[in-house]
Amino acid sequence: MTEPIVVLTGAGISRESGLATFRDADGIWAKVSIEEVATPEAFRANPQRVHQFYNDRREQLQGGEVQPNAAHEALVRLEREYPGEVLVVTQNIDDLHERAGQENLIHMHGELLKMRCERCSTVHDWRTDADTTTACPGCGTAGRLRPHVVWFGEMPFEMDRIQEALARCGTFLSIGTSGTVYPAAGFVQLAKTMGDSYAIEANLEPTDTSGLFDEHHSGPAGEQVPALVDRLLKGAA
Ligand code: BJW
Repeated sequence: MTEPIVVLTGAGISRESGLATFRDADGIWAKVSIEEVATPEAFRANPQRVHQFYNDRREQLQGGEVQPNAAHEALVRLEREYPGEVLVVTQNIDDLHERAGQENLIHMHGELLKMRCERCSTVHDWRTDADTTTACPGCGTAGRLRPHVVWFGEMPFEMDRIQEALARCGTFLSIGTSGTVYPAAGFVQLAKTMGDSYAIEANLEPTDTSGLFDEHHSGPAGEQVPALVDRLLKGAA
């Protein structure tokens, strides 16, 4: 079997690397509200608050304690050893997939280590703090940089490429996402109806959308994903 595989990942895959999820009891949305930091309106109303939220997460991500875990590494093994195409679509803005070595990767909700200029639209690698006075390295305008992430009400990146891959895939694997945020939450239905694919969910616990999958595997991603990758590679051998 060498049909394309599409893997969707969410915050749960990075939990064992030390990054909080959003909707668990100890998650990000339990400490700060979506309306305060994750909408274009929030950024317009209080850009400094939103910059601070992302500055803090950028600093944590680059601290030595946050490293890719066994689940990220297993997906790299899948990409390298599977004889067909493997595309990882992540909702995560961390860089743990690329640090592990993933190459065919789409960050549909953007990247924490990038900033975008609202004036000249250029995207810049960014590892330090930003504030409302920071100048764009491209056009020099101060105060028009924003995190290169997708907030509620904004269009996720590379949707055409994702939909095309979902329509062709033979296996759809969803890892560590609650399945509550669209359009990602609808990918399983697209993969099954457009791609006629076999859908597998791996999550700490069943989600509201588990019933849409052909298989559900409960448990930490660091345990579930390596076992699933072994199975997919064995099936392709
Ligand atoms: C483990 C684990 C371990 C724990 N191992 N598992 C009504 C109906 C349909 C849609 C809408 C609607 N009203 C509004 C919408 C649209 C809206 C939406 O979906 N809202 C819903 C909440 C209802 N969506 C949007 O606005 C999106 N854009 C859009 O639709 O554009 C269309 C458009 C059309 C025309 C014009 C313009 C636009 C954009 C969504 C942007 C999401 N942004 C965020 C924040 C930005 C990035 C950041 O700061 O990090 O992205 S929100 C947040 O949620 C983040 C995540 O990527 C996203 C998904 O969360 P995820 O990854 O699923 O995390 P959790 O915490 O929810 O789940 C983690 C799971 O892991 C849990 O199940 C745990 O059990 C599990 N877990 N430890 C394995 N060790």
